[in-house]
Amino acid sequence: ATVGLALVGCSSGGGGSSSSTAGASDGFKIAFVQGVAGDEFYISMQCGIEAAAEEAGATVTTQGPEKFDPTLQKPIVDSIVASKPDALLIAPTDVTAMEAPLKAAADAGIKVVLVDTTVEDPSFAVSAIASDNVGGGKAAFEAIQEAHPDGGKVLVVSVDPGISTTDARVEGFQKAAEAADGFDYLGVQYSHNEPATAAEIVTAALQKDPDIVGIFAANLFAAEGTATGVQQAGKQDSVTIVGFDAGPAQVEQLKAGTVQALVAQEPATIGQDGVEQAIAALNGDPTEAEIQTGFTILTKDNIDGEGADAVYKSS
Ligand code: T6T
Repeated sequence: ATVGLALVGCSSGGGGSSSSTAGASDGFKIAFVQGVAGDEFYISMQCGIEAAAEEAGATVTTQGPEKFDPTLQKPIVDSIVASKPDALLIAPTDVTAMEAPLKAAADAGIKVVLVDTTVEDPSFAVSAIASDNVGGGKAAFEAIQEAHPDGGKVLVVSVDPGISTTDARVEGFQKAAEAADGFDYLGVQYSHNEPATAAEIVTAALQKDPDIVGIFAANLFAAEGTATGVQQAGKQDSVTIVGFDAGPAQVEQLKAGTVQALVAQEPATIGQDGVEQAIAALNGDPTEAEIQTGFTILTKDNIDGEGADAVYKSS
């Protein structure tokens, strides 16, 4: 059974690139590697992991690279493998570059669980747990379509090619946009997880195509920069922004009317499921190769009501 959301708490601070350890010392040792340090999505996931680990009497050590970058994440994985934890929960930063280091972890006897992102061939992993990212991308398009039923130009700002989650979101958005009457899909541009780059992409795009009606920002940092770019261009009244993720700053932008909708994932649930799968594997119990978690569309209308619980934690 899935551990209930009520369990979620976050005793130790979540953020930084330095490692933090939580939990009992006599149970299983779990290492958690974030996609990037300081990202509220992974901080919320860490909270879910720590709550579930505490339930199970396990210890969690969390680390994350300074950037969402496999060349920075691989050395973290290599040093974790050398320290021989019982399980490794990780959001791999690239579908190809992280496959061999993670397979090496599994070959060393560590139970590997993929949380959020995955790799091209995840067959070495106990389980891969992720949101319905294709569905989330489609829902993002539908939110733009609702605001602009007559259609128009739409753009996507993503992170980097080769990230399973954001690539799937782009795919879901693109298919829906291309299938809809009246919409002109302008393609995807990559912000490398830098809000400033996302802002530059958006101001340049709005200069070239001032009649853009909607922009889908495929993660938290893309959304942050997209909102800035639209404001810098003075286009906040004509451009609908839909962002993936619901960090506290994104929610403030939603309430202020700078952003019109957010696709909120369930990072704590992904983390809790990840711990359950790791512990099942360690105990020789059955595991699930793939688990899909849900999302909620947040708007100004539901954010103060049932949507409030979907907001990510910042520490
Ligand atoms: O959107 C999440 C995560 O799902 C994605 O894989 C990378 O970006 C985030 O961490 C948000 O910044």
